[in-house]
Amino acid sequence: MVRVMYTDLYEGFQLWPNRVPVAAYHSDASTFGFVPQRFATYDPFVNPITPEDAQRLHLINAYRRYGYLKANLDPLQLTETPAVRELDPGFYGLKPTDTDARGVSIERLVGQLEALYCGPISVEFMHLNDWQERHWFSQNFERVQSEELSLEEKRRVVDLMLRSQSFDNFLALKFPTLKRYGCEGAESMFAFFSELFEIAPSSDVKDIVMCIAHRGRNNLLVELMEFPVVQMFRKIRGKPEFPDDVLGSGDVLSHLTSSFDYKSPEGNVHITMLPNPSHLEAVNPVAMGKARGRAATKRLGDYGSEAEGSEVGDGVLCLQVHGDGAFSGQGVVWETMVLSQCPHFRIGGSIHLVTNNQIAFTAEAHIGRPSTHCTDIAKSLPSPVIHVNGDSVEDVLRAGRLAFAYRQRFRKDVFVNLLCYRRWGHNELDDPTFTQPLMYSIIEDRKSPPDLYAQQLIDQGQFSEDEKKTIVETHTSKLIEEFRKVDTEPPRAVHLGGNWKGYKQAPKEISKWDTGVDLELLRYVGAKSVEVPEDFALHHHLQKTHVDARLNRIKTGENIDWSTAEALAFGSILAQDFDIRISGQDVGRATFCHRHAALTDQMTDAVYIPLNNLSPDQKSFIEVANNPLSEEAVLGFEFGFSTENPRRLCLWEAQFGDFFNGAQIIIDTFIASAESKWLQQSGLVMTLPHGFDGAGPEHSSCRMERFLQLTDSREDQIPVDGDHVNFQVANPTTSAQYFHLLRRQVVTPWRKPLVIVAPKILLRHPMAASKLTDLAPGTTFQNVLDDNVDPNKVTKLIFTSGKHAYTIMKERDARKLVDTAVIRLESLCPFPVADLQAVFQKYPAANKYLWSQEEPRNAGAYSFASRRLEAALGITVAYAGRPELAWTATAIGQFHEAENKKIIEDTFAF
Ligand SMILES: Cc1ncc(C[n+]2csc(CCOP(=O)(O)OP(=O)(O)O)c2C)c(N)n1
Ligand SMILES: [Mg+2]
Repeated sequence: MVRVMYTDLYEGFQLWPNRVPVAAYHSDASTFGFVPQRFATYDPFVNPITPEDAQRLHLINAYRRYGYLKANLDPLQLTETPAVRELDPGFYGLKPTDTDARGVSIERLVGQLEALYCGPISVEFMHLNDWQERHWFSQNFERVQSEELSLEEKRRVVDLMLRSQSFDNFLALKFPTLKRYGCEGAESMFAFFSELFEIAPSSDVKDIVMCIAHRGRNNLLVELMEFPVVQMFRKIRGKPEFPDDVLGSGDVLSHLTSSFDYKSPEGNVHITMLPNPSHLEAVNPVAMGKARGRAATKRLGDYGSEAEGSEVGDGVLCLQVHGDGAFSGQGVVWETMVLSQCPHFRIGGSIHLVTNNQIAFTAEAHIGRPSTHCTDIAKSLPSPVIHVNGDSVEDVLRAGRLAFAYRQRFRKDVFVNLLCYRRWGHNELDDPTFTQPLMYSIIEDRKSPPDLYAQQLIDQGQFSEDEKKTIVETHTSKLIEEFRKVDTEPPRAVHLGGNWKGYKQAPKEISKWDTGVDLELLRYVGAKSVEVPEDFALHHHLQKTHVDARLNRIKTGENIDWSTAEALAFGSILAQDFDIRISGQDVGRATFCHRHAALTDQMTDAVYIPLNNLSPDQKSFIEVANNPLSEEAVLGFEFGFSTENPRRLCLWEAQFGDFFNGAQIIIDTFIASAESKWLQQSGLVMTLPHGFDGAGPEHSSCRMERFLQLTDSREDQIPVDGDHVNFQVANPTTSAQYFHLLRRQVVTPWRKPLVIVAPKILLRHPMAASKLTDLAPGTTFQNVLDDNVDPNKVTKLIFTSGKHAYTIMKERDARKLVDTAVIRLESLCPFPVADLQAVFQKYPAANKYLWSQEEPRNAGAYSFASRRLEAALGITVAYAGRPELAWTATAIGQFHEAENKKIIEDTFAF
């Protein structure tokens, strides 16, 4: 059948004038991680339209807009097709026999529009804001439907689908009690994935980073992604996932991963499937971060050269696979979508596939969402949605083709809603007829998608029963063969390859690193960190308080404050050829207005980053990523970014430490445990402003107690903690300590996340300021800071952590007490037993021990540290601090002051 291309007939349609976004965000010279996007990439030929055309165009556009509502999308036909009044030609005064100048009758027009927009594949794209996008989409949607698949493509797909089915059957037979979350009912997803993998290299996409939940994951791994099935069998049998010499324990079956090169006739594409926790959708931002990290490593897209035509999204594609229930319900989905076009987060569009089996556990679609389709959220980006019937295998492939073409052209997210079903219950041991008897009576009567497609090809004479039989038999014998190896095949550890070559796992001891830097280099970096071009209109206030003040500190070598120490650490790290990325809300200026890493020209709004102009041949850069107001998605993104390459320092700064808990899922399931579960290292630094200064319940505490409880530091310190703890927690009290912490994060040949309990008032506090010589070669981060008193006179040791130390020392000095020493724990995890013992031994006359803190007793480091102090030093510490509180801090100023007084009294009354 020859199809009329309605876009060709009615090209003049234009709702809004073309709006070219204005990228006023950056100057081009100094920003790293942003190339202005090139728009107007599609410039169609436009015919003027006649009044007669316009009348028909109403009808055509109604199909484009509403056709999906009555499309044949659901293999189960669970819902009734709604009547859509706008699809009735009479609505526009058109009669079936009306014929236009080209001889096309309305009847024929409707027939073809029905075939195009109401068949097993349909689209939503009329909500796109740019008319060129809408035009492109309708034209290409119509075109892709008319493309016949080659025999080779059909065979590739039927083979994969039959193997997937055979894999599920095999597991069901061999492991009847296994929860495998099989692919049955959704096998046409293979058509989608294999198409993407095949065509990606033709557009120079050399990397695909993908995330997927449980459904069909193992089928994909084994049948398409070269995962050794014997390792899966080992896992099912309960055998260890990793060899004995690896520090890690492994994860559940449905979280296994693969990373491999897919070979297509167009070239190779490297596919990385990310490990993920059970928390559905939490991996989405991680995948985006990893994809952007890959672009950074390869200096592609936003990290490429504008002059050479670099465009965001070049080379690397993120493929996100979702379940319909989780996609509709989890907030992180939207948070992640927000990042999709934001500077410093965008990756040139993700392709999303929602495996819409129309049920989540036992909750059917109408319980799980308010919208017509589970993909409706995509419309707010706005992004196009392709709906496709999962039983219409070739249309699923076409959906992949169209999605890829759109993403490549417009560098935006695109969504595919794969309407399918789930043959069994949520897992294969659940009986779905308890709750969905009607749905499952329909499912039970259906032929499986692989069988249906095989039959379709057989009927078309393009495949045979014998070939089908051979595929299944060969596949089953291969599985049997692999299954036999289960007891002899050793476990494997896939890590520390690619960009991580040369890195290792952290040792079981606490190591010390010379993180000092040549003072000349620091002076150079310090001066450069506040240098702007001559014609740059700097804010007059910053000239004095930021630029002149820093130059003076560098010149005198005194009063190196927090932001100067940070700039010196950053500059020296860049000079050592590590990139840096600092991300968080308002991090360019910083919440407390101390950083000013990105300066804004007062005449033009242009942004200038002095640290990216250290020298003309600079190769490594800092990316300053001011965030949208999200914690979970952003932290997930930063985690993903940090795992891509160890040769970069990645920081996430909370606006106030209190707000980290919006990202608790990322912290629990990735940051704290990724290495144990998946051997995946990350050197991500989280700086969490903390301090009891009267700011009230939500601006005072980063709840360090929760992080401490989340570490795997041993309470009995048998064996003592080493660098191999799951993550580090530090509470530095001097700017030099902060400097050394940051530098240590890049010089070690392993990566561990680091939580910095970060200051607010110490940022500018004279007692927290260091000397330049504290950063000189030979200096290092000190796990414990001793006091500057005569140790022989000391009978009372006060242990503490954080800024509270200065309050106590000040009071001690005011009281002229010589019998009291204040010992600061700067590292909390790993707990520094050896350093504590060394300090402790210096105080032979000490016989009274106290832990003093500003936090409530059920918070802060008290319960963590007191037990470890007992284990390390054999002492029991008394407590001085706020009493237990239901919230973190009082909001009433007078109460706050009274509490402060009481803590001091208790501390010195002991
Ligand atoms: C955040 C979160 N909440 C609850 C669960 C428990 N759970 C596992 S699978 C599932 C249903 C998921 O439904 P859907 O997203 O539609 O995927 P499907 O299983 O249908 O493929 C639920 C509720 C989970 N894993 N994660
Ligand atoms: Mg579902």
